[in-house]
Amino acid sequence: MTRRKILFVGVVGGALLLGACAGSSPDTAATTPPTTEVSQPAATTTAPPAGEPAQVSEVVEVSIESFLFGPADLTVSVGDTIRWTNNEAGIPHDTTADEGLWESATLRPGDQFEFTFTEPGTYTYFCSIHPNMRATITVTS
Ligand SMILES: [Cu+2]
Repeated sequence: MTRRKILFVGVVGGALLLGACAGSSPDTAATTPPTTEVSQPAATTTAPPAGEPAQVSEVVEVSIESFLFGPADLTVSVGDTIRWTNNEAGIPHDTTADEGLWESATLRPGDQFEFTFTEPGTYTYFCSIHPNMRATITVTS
């Protein structure tokens, strides 16, 4: 009886040993590829930040005063934002694109309106309250 138990343990122990041996070589093989994969995403992650600083978008100010947009002719890049500010005391103005791309609310003195340009082109706009107030924004790619 006692002998049988020992035999049994011996067989199980041998099976475990075999299993450990068989498992150890695929384990080593599986450990090697992840090491290679880890360095690849790291290289991929480095690329986008390098591309981003190239297209830094700006906020370009346009002042509304003396019944004029200043500057009246402006060239910006795609992605840039124009920020209009009504700097004329006591006079409301707005900024309205001829083609309807943007239309601000009435800007009271001190109010601002922003619009970001996503397409290149030439955009003319005016103040709908004083339609003779006209200006142009050229957007380059
Ligand atoms: Cu106006």
